[in-house]
Order: sequence, then C-alpha cells, then structure tokens
Amino acid sequence: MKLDEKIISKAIITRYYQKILSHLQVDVAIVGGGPSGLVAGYYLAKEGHRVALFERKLSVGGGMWGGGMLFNEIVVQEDAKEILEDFGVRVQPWEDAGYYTADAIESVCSITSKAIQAGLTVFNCISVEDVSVEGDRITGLVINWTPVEMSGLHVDPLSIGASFVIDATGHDTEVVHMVAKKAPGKLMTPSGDIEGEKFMCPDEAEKKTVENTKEVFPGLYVAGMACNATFGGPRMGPIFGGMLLSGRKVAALISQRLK
Ligand code: 48F
Repeated sequence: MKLDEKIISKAIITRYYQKILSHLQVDVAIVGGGPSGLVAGYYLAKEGHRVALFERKLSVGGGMWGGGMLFNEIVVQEDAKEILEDFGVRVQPWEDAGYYTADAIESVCSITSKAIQAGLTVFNCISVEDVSVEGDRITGLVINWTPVEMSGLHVDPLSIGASFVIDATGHDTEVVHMVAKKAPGKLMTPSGDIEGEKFMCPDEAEKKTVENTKEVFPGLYVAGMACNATFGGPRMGPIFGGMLLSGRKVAALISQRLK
C-alpha cells in the first residue's frame, strides 16, 4: 500500500474534531494534568462521568516526572499506597517505616494510561485562560492553544461547558485566581479571597491538602497543591501521597453531587 499524506492528515483532523466536539459540554472539566488532576480524572471516568482534562504543556504529569529535584523516584505514605496499586504501579517499602517508593516515570505513564482507558479525555497543549460564570455558579472554561498564549497572538478563545470544574493547576491555583479577580470576596475561604500557601511543612501539608480538597466557589473544586494555595495550608515536601489522596477525594465529592 502506498501511503497518502492527505488521507493521514484527514484522519488526524477528523478524529481530533470528533473528540473536541463530543466534549463541548462535560460533567467535569479538569484544569491541569499533574498527579491530582489525572487521579481525579480516572476515578470520575470510572464512575461513568464525561470528563475532559486540559493541560497547558505538551505532556501531562506535572511535577511528578522529576520526583524530587530531578531524582525520578517518588515517595508516598501508607494510606496512598493503594492508589498507586489501583493504577498497577509497582511500589517498594522503604525501611519498614510506612513509606513506599515508586519510579516516577512508571507512575506518570501508568496513571495516565489507566485514566485514559477508563474514559478520561485529555486535551494537551491547551491553556485555560478564563472561566464562564452564570448567576453565581461556574459553568465552564475559556480555552486557547498554548502556542497562542505563548506567542501573545491576538486570537479569540473558545468555550467548554462543564457542570463542575476542578482546579488542579498546582501552586499557582490559576482557575481560583481567575474567579477571585472577577468575583472578589466571593470564595468559600475564611477571608472570601485566596489565603495563599504558607511555609513548607510536609506532615501538616499532607493532611491539609486532603482536608482542603473541597468546593471553593459554586461548581469549582480544588485538588492537589492548589488546595493549600487556596485555603492557606503549608507548602508540601517532596512526597506525593497527598496529591493522589486529594485527586481521589475530589472525584468522590463531585461524583456524589452528579448522582
Ligand atoms: O504542579 P502539578 O503537578 O500539580 P498537582 O497535581 O501536583 C503537585 C506535585 O506535582 C508536586 C507535589 C508537591 O510536593 O507533590 O508539586 O497539584 O501540575 C499542575 C499542572 O497544571 C498545568 C501545569 O502545566 C501542570 O502540568 N496548568 C497550570 N495552569 C494551567 C494548566 C492552565 N491555566 N491551563 C491548563 N493547564
């Protein structure tokens, strides 16, 4: 068979077009493809919800690829181990002290692969630049190609409708910032605005990340590092359990509301 570049191009364009068209309205839109966003996407998709994840970069995985300071091993604590095992990631106990290690590359690849096979649709190289709000509830996202954002081209964005949105953008908690800018004082935080991340304290940060995994504005939830940045918990240490537990918790909270 002689390969025809026009047929190949048509296949790529048509399939992508079908994919994006079928996700113009979703149950849950996740912003950020780090560990918390991917884990949330997996558990939501597994429950049968229509879920799209938008990631600014070419590759998902966020801060997980580099383990700690580019040593590409991750550490999780006892209660997060079963989440890695749900994804088929091989974990090894560390000194029988309740810590476990896993290869960072295997973790990102296995979590991503299982999440997509469970039904999560990932749109990479797309940046969320704003949100849609009707009344006092979030109703969707405003998106654009990352290269458009990077080059500063004057190109209008497009919109995606969502019943729920998860801000899983990490330290920068970008979606919450977008809401806070246009609806000052309206967040479900103690001050009504973003509380900001405090100094590093791994033990407290892990607990607070899970505790702070909740709704911050009607229809908008936070997961992962964005939780402490929004609600004022400490910065994490080089441990990933809280991210995984937060992703699973936000999926359970939203799933409950979608029922
Ligand atoms: O930072 P990131 O990995 O977030 P996370 O899930 O996990 C944090 C851990 O990696 C690590 C830790 C702390 O000790 O355990 O730091 O909370 O992933 C966030 C992802 O969001 C993307 C960004 O490129 C990254 O991959 N992102 C950020 N802003 C946007 C976005 C945006 N506006 N639109 C699309 N993607």
